[in-house]
Amino acid sequence: MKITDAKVIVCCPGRNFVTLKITTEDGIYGLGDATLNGRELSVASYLTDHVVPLLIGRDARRIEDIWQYLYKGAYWRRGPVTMSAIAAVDTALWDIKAKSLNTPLYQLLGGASRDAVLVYGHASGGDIPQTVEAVEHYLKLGYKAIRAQSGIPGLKSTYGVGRGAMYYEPAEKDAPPENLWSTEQYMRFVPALFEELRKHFGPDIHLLHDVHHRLTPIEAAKLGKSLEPYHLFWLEDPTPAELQESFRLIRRHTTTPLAVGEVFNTIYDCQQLIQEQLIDYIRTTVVHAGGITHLRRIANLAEMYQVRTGSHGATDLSPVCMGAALHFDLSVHNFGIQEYMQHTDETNRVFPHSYFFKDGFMHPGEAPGIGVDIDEKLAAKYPYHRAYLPVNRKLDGTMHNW
Ligand code: KDG
Ligand code: MG
Repeated sequence: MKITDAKVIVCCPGRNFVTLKITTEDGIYGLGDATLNGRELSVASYLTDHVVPLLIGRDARRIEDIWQYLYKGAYWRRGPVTMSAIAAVDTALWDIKAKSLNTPLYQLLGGASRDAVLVYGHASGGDIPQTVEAVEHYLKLGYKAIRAQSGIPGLKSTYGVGRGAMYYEPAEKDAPPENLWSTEQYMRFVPALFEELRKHFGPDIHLLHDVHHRLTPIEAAKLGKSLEPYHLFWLEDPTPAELQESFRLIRRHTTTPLAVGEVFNTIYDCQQLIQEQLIDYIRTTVVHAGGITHLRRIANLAEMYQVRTGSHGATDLSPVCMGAALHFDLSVHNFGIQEYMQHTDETNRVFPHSYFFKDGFMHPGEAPGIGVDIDEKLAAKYPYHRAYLPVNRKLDGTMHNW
């Protein structure tokens, strides 16, 4: 089954997406997401200029060999650009293989380990009452797990706090906005937020919180400890994780479960975190961590150490990634939860899909392949628009985030 064509489609139906479409000699095509938020065109170029020429004429069925060829053959290993490009090829090839066998992808990954995939949504507000309201809204929609973020009193804007009721877009067009940060104000505020949420909603709903890498390990340890009475499902990215051993310090002080890994791109980024059981959930996802092939490897390592998966699923990961992630989630034994930030209708129209949400759970559907398509004509109506993630500065102007 020779690959006859591969092309990169860049579009911006509300936000930028990069999609790889691989076509084989018998007319079957597969899709892979290659979106790297704020650096989209670098992956598009990596694919178009360096990878596509190597794909033409190759046997699309040789997924593992092509993965190894692109990873080891480039000489330059790892990194978000390389691994997102490899992920796109890998996802498209799994899509093709499943379509050629006329089966939904999860059946090739060992079949369903569960009936449906637990997801969490994003509730946020400018202050505590607004965040309470947002959580209530998600509960009414049927969500069983909800991430709660709130604006911090005294800080003009805080990253990760959505602007609308349902759709939250982290990137901003044209130039990166700058947020101001105060660890002291944040640390004082967050326990009060969760105290209020537990008062309103009781002990049963799963509550999550994302720190967005803002704290030092000892600050993170203190926050984790202060949140213990509110028994979070997880505390995410409490500190940047380049220094994996820094999580030992957090672990020594708190039993609040920890989730890390949305910015990781290979198994080496989380090897120590997993093997020393320094985290509870690994958040690597299909598009940024080398595709289905590599994500399964990470999940298998994690399973040995009782670490569960909790893949990233923000809006900058396209519906193609979401579809692929749901097949992975449904099949992998040590699945924990999947993030689900809903895409806008505009995005969904460009990417029609079989996956669906019901009562707090999602399912990839039974369409052959990953079950996500792209309307290329419609996509062409939304040209790329440069956009960036915000940067974060301390009150004195210093760049934050260690
Ligand atoms: O591109 C980065 C965003 O997807 C990310 O910052 C959102 O932290 C995020 C999350 O957990 O969804
Ligand atoms: Mg996050």
